[in-house]
Amino acid sequence: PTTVYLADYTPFGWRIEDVHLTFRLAPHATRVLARIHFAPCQLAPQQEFFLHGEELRLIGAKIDGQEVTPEVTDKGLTCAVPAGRFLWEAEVEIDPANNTALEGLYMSGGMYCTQCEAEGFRKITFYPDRPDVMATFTVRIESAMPVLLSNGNPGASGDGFAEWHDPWPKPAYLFALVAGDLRNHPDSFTTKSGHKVDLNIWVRPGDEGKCAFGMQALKASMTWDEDVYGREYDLDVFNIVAVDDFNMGAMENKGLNIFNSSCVLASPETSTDDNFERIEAIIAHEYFHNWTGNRITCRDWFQLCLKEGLTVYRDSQFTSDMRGPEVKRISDVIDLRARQFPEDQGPLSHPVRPESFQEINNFYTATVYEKGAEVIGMLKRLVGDDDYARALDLYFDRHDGDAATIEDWLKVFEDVTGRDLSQFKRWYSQSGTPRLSVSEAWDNGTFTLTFEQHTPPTPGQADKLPQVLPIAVGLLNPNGDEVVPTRVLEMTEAKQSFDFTGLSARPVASILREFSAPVVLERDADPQQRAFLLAHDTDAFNRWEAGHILARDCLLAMIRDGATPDTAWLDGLETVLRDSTLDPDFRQMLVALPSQSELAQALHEQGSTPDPDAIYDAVMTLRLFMAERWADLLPKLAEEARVTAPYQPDAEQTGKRALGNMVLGLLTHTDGGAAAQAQFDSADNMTLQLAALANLIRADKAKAALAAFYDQWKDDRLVMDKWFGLQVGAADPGKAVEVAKALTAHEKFDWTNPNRFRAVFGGLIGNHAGFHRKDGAGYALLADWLIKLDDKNPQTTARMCSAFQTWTRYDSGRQTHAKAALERIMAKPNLSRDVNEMVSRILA
Ligand code: HT7
Ligand code: ZN
Repeated sequence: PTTVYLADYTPFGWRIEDVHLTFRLAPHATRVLARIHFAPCQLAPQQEFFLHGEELRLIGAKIDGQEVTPEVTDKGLTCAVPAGRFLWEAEVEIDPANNTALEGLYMSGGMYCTQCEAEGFRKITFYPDRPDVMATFTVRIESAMPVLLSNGNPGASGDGFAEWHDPWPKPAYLFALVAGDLRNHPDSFTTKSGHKVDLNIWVRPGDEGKCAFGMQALKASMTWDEDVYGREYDLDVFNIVAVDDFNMGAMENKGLNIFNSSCVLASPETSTDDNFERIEAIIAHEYFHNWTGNRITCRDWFQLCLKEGLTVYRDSQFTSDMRGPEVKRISDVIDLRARQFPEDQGPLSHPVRPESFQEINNFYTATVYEKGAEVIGMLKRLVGDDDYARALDLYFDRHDGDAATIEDWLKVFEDVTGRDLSQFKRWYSQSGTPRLSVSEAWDNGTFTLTFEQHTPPTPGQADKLPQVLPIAVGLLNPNGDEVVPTRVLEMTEAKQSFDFTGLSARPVASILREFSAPVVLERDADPQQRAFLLAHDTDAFNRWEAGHILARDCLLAMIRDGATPDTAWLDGLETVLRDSTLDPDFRQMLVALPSQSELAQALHEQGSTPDPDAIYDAVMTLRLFMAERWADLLPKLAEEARVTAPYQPDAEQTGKRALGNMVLGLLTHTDGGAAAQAQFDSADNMTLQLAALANLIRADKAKAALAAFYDQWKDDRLVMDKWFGLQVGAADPGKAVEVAKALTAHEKFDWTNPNRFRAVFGGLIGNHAGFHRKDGAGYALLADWLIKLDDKNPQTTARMCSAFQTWTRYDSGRQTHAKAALERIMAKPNLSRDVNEMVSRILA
């Protein structure tokens, strides 16, 4: 496989003036006719050009009306071209019905749809399929399907055809087409400057009742982007289409967003509160791409974080505004540590802006997205809110219509603030999670914090330079009052001290408030100090963090030394739990224990070999201990968590139900599943029903409930995904592999559907002790199915290979099994480039 390097970037030699595409749709023989005007750039004129093209049957090609015979390979075509401007015409035939990779034009549930990011357009027609080639598109679709959609504004339409014109120049990865028997949920939005936009969510017949929430989220996003970033929508229509077979969550195609149906369809009966929140965030994310991604796109795929990091940052600001900043920040950090930290500390570690790749699809990662967003959060903290706003305005003014780079992005900040951001730029080029240690000194009214930063080596990067770290710190007096409010310390050296003077008593420091930098903070605080912060910190994140570390240390001591649970911490936690002035969601987050894989990671970092079974046992022991100790508190919390008003997926009700389900989880350890059964029987929404079912599975009392749930929901594809996933995810670890195996034989297990495949195998991977079973059965089963899926869908297969990224953490027996599974995948004949790259990196 060839490796592509950032350093090798060269511009394309031609400008595209316009693109006209005609699609004659047929499941196995769609014809695509392209008419494209090319004009040479100022570069030295070239005599031939190369157009990407894969899995295309060339019917014929012309230049300026004269037939030509290009040289065609499995990657594209090369053709002699005139020195000046010319018209390229080509007709190709493609086979959407047999396109199981779900890239390019494919069929899902009888409808035609497209996915062109990153390099799918080359499966539709021959084209310079690179993001820096931007053009206006006019599209004609010929088909008997009743609904025919493409990007931009609608043009002429009639019996069996529709035309669309997109006036905004765009790269090919934003092209989209949909044709099907669809129903719409219509609405409209009037922009601040008075432009009326027609909004539609298009779904399969029967799903019309699940669109209202998505539409509300879309309108909220449009308003928010006007209010907060001053960005208005720029077409007459905005269409969203729900598709069942989709490799990722959603896609921001200009004016025609395509969504995995799981990321847009919602109803209280079929969707959990978490689903609602995720849908709201994804709709916002895709909508925000209209400016950060579409109007300003990426010069090349190495700049992916330019649009993804910024858009994730924007969608997290939006969710913060909609649902409350504290809980959002805590859940973002939980997610970052669960997905990005293991990636950045293992064999798949790469910079936020990678410097090489074999398959770009493998770089749509937590590092590019979530660490990319953290980097923007740090930049904003360093320059302040006002300069951030000024820099963004300048970015939109200066780069509208551009295919830009990270250098362009940083330059607007430099120009606005006069700062030199060359050291800050290391956040984009250095991989790995910095470790930040801190020591404290107290001398006669002066409190000194001394920090040291160090980033361990990562693949291809042995030595690291110090990075700029914004460290938000506040100081508390021994009586719990805040004596120094949050101050941002700007660390630039490997070792650096900061003084706080004029204090009357030695304070307790609250360090890295709001998790102001994506680092591992190494702090030798004693448990009393942590308990103090849990009780008094005014920073919600650090208050949660103090409780989280106490919980983690308690579990680690139980696992390592067989210690009994730390009652001092539990008493401190109980005081917080009893404080009904605190947000219910915040309180339930405090009780949620660290995940089993986080514990495995912590043990590994401390130099011990994690035993997944011992970790599982410790967590279960502690949960039982909490349930018994809080026997009188839990019913009180359950009462506080009760929602009597009609279901709303808002922050208030969501927080209460989360608290109630946390209580149910603990109660199930002592009541044998009685409360879970009662909740299952009376539930009128999916949040309560699914939590009850999960607890019945854990109590081994789920036979009847699983059958009833199946009976109730067997015709709902998205709820069936939950039914599949939960049985494996919540299974006793000793049984998870067998449960997964049995489910793969179920008549509703359609393994070519990514959502269903991910439900079962994502469930298995999430069942820590079940997946990392000592005899290697978890690894072997996953490998069997990845080998099978690779021929159909390399992109989804490759993404799921990352389940193996932590394999060297475990004991030699497990390592042997994991390695054998990985080597078996590597040995598969015709292994895809996607999977080959992932497994090679994991094994390196
Ligand atoms: N920009 C999109 C990323 C993407 C994608 C989406 C669906 C299927 C395949 C895909 N490949 C890349 C989604 C986003 O980040 O908003
Ligand atoms: Zn995105």
